Parts: sequence; structure tokens; C-alpha cells
Amino acid sequence: MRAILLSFLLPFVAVAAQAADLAVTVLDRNGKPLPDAVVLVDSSVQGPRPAPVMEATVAQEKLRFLPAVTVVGLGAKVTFNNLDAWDHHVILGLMGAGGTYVDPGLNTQMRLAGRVAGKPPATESKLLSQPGAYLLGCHIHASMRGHVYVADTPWAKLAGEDGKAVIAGLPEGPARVRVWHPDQLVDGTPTAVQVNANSTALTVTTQIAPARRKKPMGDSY
Ligand SMILES: [Cu+2]
Repeated sequence: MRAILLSFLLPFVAVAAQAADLAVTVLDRNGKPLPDAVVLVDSSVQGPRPAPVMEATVAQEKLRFLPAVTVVGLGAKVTFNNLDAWDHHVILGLMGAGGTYVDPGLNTQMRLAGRVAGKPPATESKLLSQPGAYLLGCHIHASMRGHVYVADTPWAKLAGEDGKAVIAGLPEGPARVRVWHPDQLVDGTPTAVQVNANSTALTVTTQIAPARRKKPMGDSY
């Protein structure tokens, strides 16, 4: 009797797979929260997918790229604005191991003029059509670094200062959690998880030793 009942129920269960939120906390090699980590979740369970972020803006302000790390979906349009009074480049290219450009010859290079008071900032946009980490730099100011991560999954989020990212709308069932960070030396091993409404938190301890973050420069430059 039970077997018959299950066979009736199973198709219904498959269609009505529930979604759950997964709170992922990323820790560095010393067990401290790791900000600027990108949390990516893969799931092949059927169900609705969240819409990826297809537009983002990165500002150049006080010799920094802000935000330092941006997460977008594949094919997203990223707009760069120079808010400083002096010129900056945007050197944009896929980043390989060791934090350098995969092929500098393939980089996109833009020069954004310094901002003139009372006028809109110089701006350029670019469509990012390859998945993975892009490195941002400037020829004039070698210390300027930023990152755009183009996610190949709709479940992708930047961890906050507390190392936490809540991935919303995951279908219940098996999933895989990946973490990327600007200061990682190698790709970490993905973590297998079972997503369900009762188990909604995961801590990922990485081997990453984060570089000290650059403080904002004053206006004396
Ligand atoms: Cu610059």
C-alpha cells in the first residue's frame, strides 16, 4: 500500500520542489570572516532560477575601484565612472592564478578623463561575455586594483564584512558551493551541501590569507 501511495506522490513532489535560503559564512585561514569573497552555488535540481545581475557600476574614487569586488551575470554590462579630478585608466581583463592578467594583449583599455566640477563624470561601459574573474587596474596608479566576477550560475553573491552571503531561492536537494576571492592562490574545493528548509547555514573555511586592504587616499593627490 505504501509503495502505491509513494508512486502517486513522487511526481507531485518533483514538480513542487521547495526553495530555501542558504546562509554561507566564509572564513579565512585563521578562522576570521573573509570579506570580498564571492559565493557561488550550483544546483541541477529543477525549479525557478533567480535573475542574474545584468548591470553594474564601478566608480573610480580616491584612487580606488568602488566597490572593490562586483558580482554580475554572464553578458552583464558594467559601467565605469571616474569621480576623481584626475585621469584614470580602466584596464580590464580576465585574471589568472597569481592575480595577474591571463593575457595582457587581450585586455580592454580605457582612459577616463578627470572629473570637471559641475559636469557628469567620464564614463565607459563594457559587456563581459566570459565567465570568471576580471582584474581592473590603472596604468597611472599601479596600486589601483579592483575585480568583477562574472558568475556562470544565477546563485552568486558577494560576502559582506562579516564574511556572510545569503543565497536565496535555492531548490531543495543537492547543491555545490564554490568560493572565489581576489587574494586566493588556487581555486578551492567545492563543498557539497544538501539544501533543505531545516538546514540553512554553511560555514566554508578557506586557506585564503587576505591581503591588507588599501585605505582610501585623501584628496591631496
Ligand atoms: Cu588611476
